[in-house]
Amino acid sequence: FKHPLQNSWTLWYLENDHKKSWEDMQHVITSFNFVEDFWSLYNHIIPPSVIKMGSDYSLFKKNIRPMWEDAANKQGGRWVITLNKNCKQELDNLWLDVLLCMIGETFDYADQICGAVVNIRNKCNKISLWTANGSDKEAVLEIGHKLREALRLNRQCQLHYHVHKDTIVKRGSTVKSIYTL
Ligand code: M7G
Repeated sequence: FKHPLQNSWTLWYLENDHKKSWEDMQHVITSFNFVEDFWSLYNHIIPPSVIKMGSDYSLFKKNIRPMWEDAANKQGGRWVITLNKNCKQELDNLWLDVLLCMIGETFDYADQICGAVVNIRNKCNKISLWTANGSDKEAVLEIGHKLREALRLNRQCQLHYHVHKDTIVKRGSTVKSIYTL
């Protein structure tokens, strides 16, 4: 017997292509809801450090699209970890740890977890954990603290929480963070 997960999850791949709209660059890879199927998928795909510049992986609960526009994300935000470009192994390790935290339902406010994204970019890579309600301070902070703990981030590595509404308006690295851990 396979071991069921609490939720079903979908892995998405964003392939950078200037001829397409952002939404059309998003592709579903597959969905899974068993531990064993997660590992088959994980072992089958290339890690984030190896995907093309400008691409993303996103793992979201099956009924949530990895975009601000989805009803589940509209009032939400994300904890963002910005990573040094040189640390490829660290990037891959942190991404796996974030995935395990999500599918293992590690957070007290696991219901507010929407998904996670890894962005491979020229300036710096980013991993973010998307949550459903940016105004629920208690939930946001519990998730942030637990994420820090689970990833064993060192002191130089800051976690910033941005609400999507601010990100949508600002479009860049100057978005104000409402919490920093
Ligand atoms: P990004 O890929 O999240 O980060 O956003 P980056 O700036 O480090 O590359 C880049 C651009 O992708 C945004 O300015 C938007 O044009 C588009 N984009 C990103 N996200 C997450 C969304 C989204 O959820 N919905 C839509 N419509 N566009 C998005």
